[in-house]
Amino acid sequence: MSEYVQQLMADVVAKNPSEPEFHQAVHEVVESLELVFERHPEYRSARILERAVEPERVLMFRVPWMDDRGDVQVNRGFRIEMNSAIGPYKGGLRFHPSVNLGILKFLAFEQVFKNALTTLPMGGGKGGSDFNPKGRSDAEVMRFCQSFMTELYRHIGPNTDVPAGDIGVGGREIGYLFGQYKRLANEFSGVLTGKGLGWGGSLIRPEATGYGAVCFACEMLKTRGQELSGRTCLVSGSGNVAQYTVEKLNELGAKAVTLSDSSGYVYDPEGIDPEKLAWVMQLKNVRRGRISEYAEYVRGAKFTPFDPSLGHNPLWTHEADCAFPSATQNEINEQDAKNLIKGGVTVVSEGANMPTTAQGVSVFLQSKILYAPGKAANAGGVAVSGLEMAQNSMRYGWTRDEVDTRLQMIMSDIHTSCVTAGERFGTPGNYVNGANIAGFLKVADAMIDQGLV
Ligand code: NDP
Ligand code: 2IT
Repeated sequence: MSEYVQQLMADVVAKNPSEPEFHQAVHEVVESLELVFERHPEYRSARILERAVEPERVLMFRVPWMDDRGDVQVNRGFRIEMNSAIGPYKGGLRFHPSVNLGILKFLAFEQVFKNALTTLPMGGGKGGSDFNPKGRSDAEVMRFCQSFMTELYRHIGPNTDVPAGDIGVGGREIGYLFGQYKRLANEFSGVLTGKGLGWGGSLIRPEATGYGAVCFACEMLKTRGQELSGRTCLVSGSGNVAQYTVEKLNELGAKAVTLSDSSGYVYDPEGIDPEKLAWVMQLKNVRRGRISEYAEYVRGAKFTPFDPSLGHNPLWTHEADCAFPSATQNEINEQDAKNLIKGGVTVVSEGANMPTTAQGVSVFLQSKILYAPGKAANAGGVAVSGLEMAQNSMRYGWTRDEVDTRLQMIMSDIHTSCVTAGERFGTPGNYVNGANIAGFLKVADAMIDQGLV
C-alpha cells in the first residue's frame, strides 16, 4: 500500500472507531485505486477519497412504537445520505437487530459505487433500524413502519432521497412506509421503490437482484466460452435475493442444492426445483417460517444447524461449480473460501453485500476463479429501482419484457465496464478492481465538475 492510502486508512479508522465493516469496505476500494491515484494526481489534490468516505449527511433518530401487548418499544432509526454527485441518494432500508451506524455506513459506501456502475443517475444512501421484525405481527410491523416514517419523511423525496428494501424490508414494509409517507407529505410520488405493482411498482423489481446476480455469472462464464446450464450451485440465504437466484438458475438449466437462514442450512442433492421453490416462497414470504422445515418437506434433504464454534460454514463445503452468497455480510471467511475452491467452485457471484471477508477475497483473487463482488453482481436490484423511478417520472409502466431486457443490458454493461477498467489499470480478470475503479471514476469526475461542495 502507498503511503497516501495507508495514511487515509489510518485516518478513517481513527475517525470512525468501532465500525469494522465500514473500514473493511473502504479498505477494499482504496486498495483498488492505487494505480488510479498514480495516474491521476488530480483526484488526490481534489481530495476526492477524503470527501467520499465522509457521508454528506447522517440522520439518526428515535423510533418509539407500541407492541400488541401495549408495551412501549424504542428502536433506533438511521439514514446515511452518503453521496449525491450523480443523482438523488438511493439505497435500501435494512431492519435487523444487528443494524448499527457502521454497518449502514459500509452499505451506503458500497451503494455509491454500485449505483454508479448501473449507468443510471442515482447517488448512494442506506438506512434502517435495529428493529427485529421476526415474530412480530403485521399490526406491530405497521406501527413500527409508521413511526419510522414519521421522522424519515421530512428528509426524503423523489428528487432527494429514494429508499427501498433490504434485509427485513420487503413488499409488506414498503407498503406501510409508503402509506405513511403519502399521508404526511400529502403527495403520491416515487419516493420509495419496490412498491406494489398496483400502486407504482415496477415489474421485475422483486426478481431483479437474484436474476441480475445469475446474469452476471453468465457474463463471466461467457469470457471462458462456458455457460451455466448443467452446473451445480450453492446458494445461501432464503429471502428475496436467494429465492430469485434459484428461480433464474432453474430457468437456465442449472441446479441449486442449498438454501439457508440464520439458524442453519439445507442441502438437497436432487436440486431445489420450481415446485420446491414455490414451497420455500410460501414458507418464507407468507408463513414466515424457518428453512429447517424444508428437510421435513423434501425427502433426501438434510438440515444442518449453524455452529459458530466451528469457525467455518459447512454450506460452503459441498462440491459444486458456482456459489451465490445471498444472505449477509462476511458469511464467507478465509476457510470458507478455501473450502469452496477445494469443492470445485470456479464461479462466485455475490448477491449479498460484502459477503466475503477481506481474507476470503484474497483467496478468490489468488485462485483466479471468476469472482464478482457484490457491488457489481447484485446491482440488478437497484438498477430496476432506477427503472421504477424512471417509470414513476413518466407516469407510465413498461412491460415485463421491456424491464427484463433493460436489466440484462445493464448487467452486461456493468460486466463490460468491470472488465475494461480492470484491464486498463493493469489487473485483467480482477472484477474487484474493475468494479471499484469504474464506479469510482464516474463519481469522482462528477464531484470534480461540481466543485467543492
Ligand atoms: P431478506 O430479508 O429477504 O433475506 C435475508 C436472508 O438472509 C434470510 O434468509 C435471513 O435469514 C438471512 N440472514 C440475514 N441476516 C443474517 C445473518 N446475520 N446471519 C445469517 N443469515 C442471515 O433480504 P434480502 O434477500 O433482500 O437480502 C440478502 C442480501 O442481499 C443482503 O446482503 C442485502 O444487503 C443484499 N441485497 C439485497 C437487495 C435487494 O434488492 N433486496 C439488492 C442488493 C443486495 P433469517 O430469516 O433467519 O434472518
Ligand atoms: O443493496 C442494494 O442495492 C439494495 N438493497 C437495493 C437498493 C435499492 O434502492 O433498490
